[in-house]
Amino acid sequence: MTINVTPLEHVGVEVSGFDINEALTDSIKAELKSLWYEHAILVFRDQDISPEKQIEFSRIFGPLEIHPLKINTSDEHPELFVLENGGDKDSFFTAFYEGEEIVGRLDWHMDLHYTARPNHGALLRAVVVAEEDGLTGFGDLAKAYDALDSETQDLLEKLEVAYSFSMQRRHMRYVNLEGYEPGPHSPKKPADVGYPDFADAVYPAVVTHPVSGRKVLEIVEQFLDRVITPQQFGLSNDESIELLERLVAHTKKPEFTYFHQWRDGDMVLWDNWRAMHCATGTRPGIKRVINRTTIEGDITLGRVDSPE
Ligand SMILES: O=C(O)CCC(=O)C(=O)O
Ligand SMILES: [Fe+2]
Repeated sequence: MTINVTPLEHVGVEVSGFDINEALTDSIKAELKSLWYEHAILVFRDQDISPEKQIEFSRIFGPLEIHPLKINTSDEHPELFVLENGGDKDSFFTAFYEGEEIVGRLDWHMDLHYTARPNHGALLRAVVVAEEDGLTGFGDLAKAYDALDSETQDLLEKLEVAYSFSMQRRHMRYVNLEGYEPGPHSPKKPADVGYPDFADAVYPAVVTHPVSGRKVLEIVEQFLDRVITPQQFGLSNDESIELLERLVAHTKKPEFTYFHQWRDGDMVLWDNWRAMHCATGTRPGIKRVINRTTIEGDITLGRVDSPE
């Protein structure tokens, strides 16, 4: 078995040349893991995947997380989290964008980023491919960091940024709210979905990846709130807001992103310590099912902002 690696257009790679239903040797497993660290976004096509195989394959990359909220996990396979559009939970995830009703659209984010301890990664597998739309976007924040001018890189080395969890998109400061209207059943506060009131999470604006040592621009639009004490670093509040606006726009540039159009037999794995992701969503009534496995985050990359 020889693994083939084909770069995608801008970021990430497609990995082929093996069959997940055949026994994978330790050296193939080690190669897959190092590809994950090297490229952050791995796409696999044409695999014949069962829930058991997905779980076994995902374990190559680390211990799996069992989601604390049982709502979306399958009883048989607690490691699987089922994401479903076109079912009875749609109304909670429905909102209006430029007058268009969309289910399950998600801004750029990193999973569990708001807790200061993000997951290490996750693997998505298409179970039912949406007839149209339903893309997942991925963005490489190490490449985004590398492309910054050295003046900005030097400034960012000194700064910390805070993220404020919110259930309401219209309370987020750096997402594009133009033409946005929440749906009538959008949750209003964390308790509506059984979440606690998370305190803010604070991160260095540049996080060094714990394994690869790459510098990662720790700026993602969802929940991004502010630079901590910008005046101490020679920035006015206005300048710090404009800096975050500029950085958010930078992270979303096509050269750092990849949008995956799902086909049967696809799996995508990402390194959630380095890559952000988003979902474009679907029109109401369009069926889309994704099985997700999550690789546990065993390192706290940020800190919880609590009173001294
Ligand atoms: O639905 C998708 O394509 C991605 C959803 C997502 O953000 C996730 O699984 O973490
Ligand atoms: Fe996510």
